[in-house]
Amino acid sequence: MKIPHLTGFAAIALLGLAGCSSNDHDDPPDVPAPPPVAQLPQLSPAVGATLGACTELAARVTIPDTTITAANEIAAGALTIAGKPVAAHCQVLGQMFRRVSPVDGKSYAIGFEMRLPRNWNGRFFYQANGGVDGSVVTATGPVGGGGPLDNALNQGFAVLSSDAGHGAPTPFFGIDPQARLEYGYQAVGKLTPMAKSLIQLAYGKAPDRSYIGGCSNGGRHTMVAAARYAEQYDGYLAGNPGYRLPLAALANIGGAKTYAALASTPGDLTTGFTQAERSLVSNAVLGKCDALDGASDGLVQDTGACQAAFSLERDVPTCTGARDGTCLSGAQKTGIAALFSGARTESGATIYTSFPYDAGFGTNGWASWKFGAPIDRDSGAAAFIWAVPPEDPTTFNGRDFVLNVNLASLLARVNAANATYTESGMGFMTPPMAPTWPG
Ligand SMILES: [Ca+2]
Repeated sequence: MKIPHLTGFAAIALLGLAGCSSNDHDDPPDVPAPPPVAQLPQLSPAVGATLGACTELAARVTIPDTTITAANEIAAGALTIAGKPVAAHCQVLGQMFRRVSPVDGKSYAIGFEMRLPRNWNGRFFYQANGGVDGSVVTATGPVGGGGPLDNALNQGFAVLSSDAGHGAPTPFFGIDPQARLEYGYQAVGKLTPMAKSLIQLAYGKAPDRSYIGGCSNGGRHTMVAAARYAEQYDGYLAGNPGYRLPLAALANIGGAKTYAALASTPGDLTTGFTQAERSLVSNAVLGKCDALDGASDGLVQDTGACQAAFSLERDVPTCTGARDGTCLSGAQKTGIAALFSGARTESGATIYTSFPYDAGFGTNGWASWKFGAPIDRDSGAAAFIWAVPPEDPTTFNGRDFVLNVNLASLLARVNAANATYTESGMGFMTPPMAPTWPG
């Protein structure tokens, strides 16, 4: 955080000392004196400024390692979000650090756009994007998830969005070591001072306040920025951050291996835990846990109490014959309970945290994350972005990788580095000095 915040803590300590000091020379009061009230420093409000000519910005920018490719005047209402018109602003498109990879021979750059509102509030918002990045999402500054009720751009923030250093939303950029590091943390470190310089150029003053926020991988970017770039931002809004994404992916891959082993139709993971069976378990969880939070409303809100109240073994019928959707086989109970207790390697080493039981089993979203994502998302991310060395992209097949990979070996590879890939996947994806895991 910035110095004023530190000064605040110092002020609290000084006030406390001052209180003790003054009482040393007084008679003990009849009534204990109230504790001193700390006066946090009062910052002056952020102040906007007038945006200069938009389309001339491209020619005026002389920021190192930065090329502005276009500056476009965007009229009020030309862009809408959820039917709501976006205010008039200037869109600036550019790239930083254009280069050719010595490893895969491909061209890389950190692509970005900034949207600079006419009615600027004096503040900057870094829009940290989700997934594996790779596309410059429109820089409207969505805030926090839960639906586009409003956005930072409409509130008057200057907003930046980027592709985090590679030009396609696929994991193959991970063959290039530098692109891994841009995605992990370095793109934020390069874009932030550039954005502040651009704001200075466009408005004639730097932002009074700077914020960064996003969800999922965007939440991860935010957490990492809080650790690595604490001096650059006044506030961090980390929404459901992917704190240890490589390990979450390995856990999901482990789950897919379990569901594949349980599948009644070989290769079709959904038949390892069918819709009817998932609804059965969901209803069993609700039966034990819904009312624990004081409201029988179909939602399990007292998640902690639910873990003690629900038992997959006890509360779901065990099949005595063929699986028919009214029971789980013994093998299903063993396999699914093991996944929920926390993914482990073949030799039993912990990979990732446990998952709490709740009523989400029956949803399509659950099925998508457990049966589809391991093959479509987690396999490629683990194989190319995080593993050292990476897999060979010319022969890679996500399904084969998931079903055949050794989890202990993959866990070692996301923690490994070598002469080409000098930082491990876990190293560049998580805040530095984070506790090691498995501990
Ligand atoms: Ca409830």
